[in-house]
Amino acid sequence: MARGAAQATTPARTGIDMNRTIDIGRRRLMGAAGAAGLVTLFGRGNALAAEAHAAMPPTEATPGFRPDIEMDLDAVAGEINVLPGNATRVWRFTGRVTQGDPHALSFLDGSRHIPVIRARQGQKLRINFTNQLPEDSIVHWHGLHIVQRMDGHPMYAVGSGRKYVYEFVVDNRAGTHWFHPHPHERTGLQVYFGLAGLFLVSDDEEDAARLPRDELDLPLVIQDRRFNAANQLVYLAPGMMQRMMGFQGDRVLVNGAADYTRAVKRTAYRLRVLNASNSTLYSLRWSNGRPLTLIGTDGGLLERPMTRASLTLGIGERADVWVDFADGQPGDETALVAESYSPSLENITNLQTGAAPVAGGRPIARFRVASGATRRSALPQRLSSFPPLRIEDAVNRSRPRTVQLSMQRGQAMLNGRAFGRMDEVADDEKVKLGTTEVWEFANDASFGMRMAHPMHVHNLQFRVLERSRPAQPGAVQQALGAGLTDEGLKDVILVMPGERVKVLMKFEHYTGIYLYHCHILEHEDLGMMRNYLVQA
Ligand SMILES: [Cu+2]
Repeated sequence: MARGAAQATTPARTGIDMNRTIDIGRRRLMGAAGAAGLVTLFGRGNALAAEAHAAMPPTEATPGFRPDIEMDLDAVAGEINVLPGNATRVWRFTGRVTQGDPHALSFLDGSRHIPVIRARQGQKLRINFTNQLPEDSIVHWHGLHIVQRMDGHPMYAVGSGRKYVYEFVVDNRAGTHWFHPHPHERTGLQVYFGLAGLFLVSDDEEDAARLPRDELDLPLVIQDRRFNAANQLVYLAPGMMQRMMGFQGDRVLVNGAADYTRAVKRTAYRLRVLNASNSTLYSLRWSNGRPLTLIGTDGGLLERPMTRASLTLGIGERADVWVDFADGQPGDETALVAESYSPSLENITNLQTGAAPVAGGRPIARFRVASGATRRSALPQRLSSFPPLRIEDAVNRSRPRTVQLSMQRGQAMLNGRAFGRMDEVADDEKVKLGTTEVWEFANDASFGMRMAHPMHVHNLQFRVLERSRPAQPGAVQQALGAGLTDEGLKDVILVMPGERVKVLMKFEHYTGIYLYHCHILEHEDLGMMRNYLVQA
């Protein structure tokens, strides 16, 4: 089986020690969380596992929890064909639906390794995750509002050969979410080697918007990678530099394909774009110069469509784009062009990172109009309405909770602190259930390294209140700034050097420990991540 091969080759390729274990910390912390009773694990009454089980990973289905959909999801070693010649050894998800709609789990065509989970708001899911990697892992459902124990916090990482049974209700409104491993210090590596998937939620409001669906609803997962001469993935070089700078690939894959091309009908499509790269920021535009029509962001549909000449996507961010090929003639080709940027923007030369030059656009996805009848469809002008998040409700309107982002002396930190014990929460990281707060991510960057940091908060969707721009942004920062999407509901926000971004968030339904962190995966693994605690 290819698992042995990946074990043997991955360490040599990556230059990092695959055998290092985080078992000790995990066991201690899981014990501590259970014994101390620090958190109320299930603030919301439902049929999930009882708090008493908190010290152990849930390895069995909970009697009485009747899922609408049940599936197996395994993280395994395998091979895929990306480039001509040798197959590429990867880690990937495999799985199958064992109960309910068989379409609830599929794989993006062309990739065969990027899974897509589809669920409706209100459905109950049981996902039997089996870790068949040679190291600890756990799956985080990025974007979902979910009980602590189902959120995939690194404290719940399970060892090789172990199971974790996820049971949860899909609370979110319709949206384009995703999932990936989240074991501490190994997230970057596990995602890079192929473990990431989409989690698409639908609901009645989305149905009512009558957007393109089924074969006209196309996910586009963007990931950059670097291959050696034998077509094997290359990850971090030894030493700290690439970790600090963030790892950059020299090829941009879409849905796992190095040359993504798709025949499209003469009608409108919905493209769900996800930046699932480790560290690379993208500026996207259409090759024909038309503006991009944005209909959704991280947390689902916007209230109404908007346009952008270009679209900036930080790591972990999603954008739903509406595009109409009805005017195209058979054979016409339109490409989505991406400019890739290191999060260090223009401040540090690429020579220092060993990465290829990143600016300058290249087509990453080509859409070729097929023959056939034209089918006109109107872009809905009214898409959705949001749950109310009002500044008047904030308990700290005049005193935002400030999170300083910093990179210095080989450390990536939030408010001067790196991720510590699995359940460590400082006094200023505790919030009250049911309250609304203003948080301010401050990338003052007057010392240390100046970088853009995409900040992600688990368990909720926030609204962007305010972004303060620096007095003299550089050219790259200006260009990327023009394509930012601060609209709608968000769970990742790109904070550029010298900027402060204020967001409004409500801590609802669930008490417990959740993460907030930089979504540059190398930064997250370096500890640019902290817990916050929602208290009753
Ligand atoms: Cu960062």
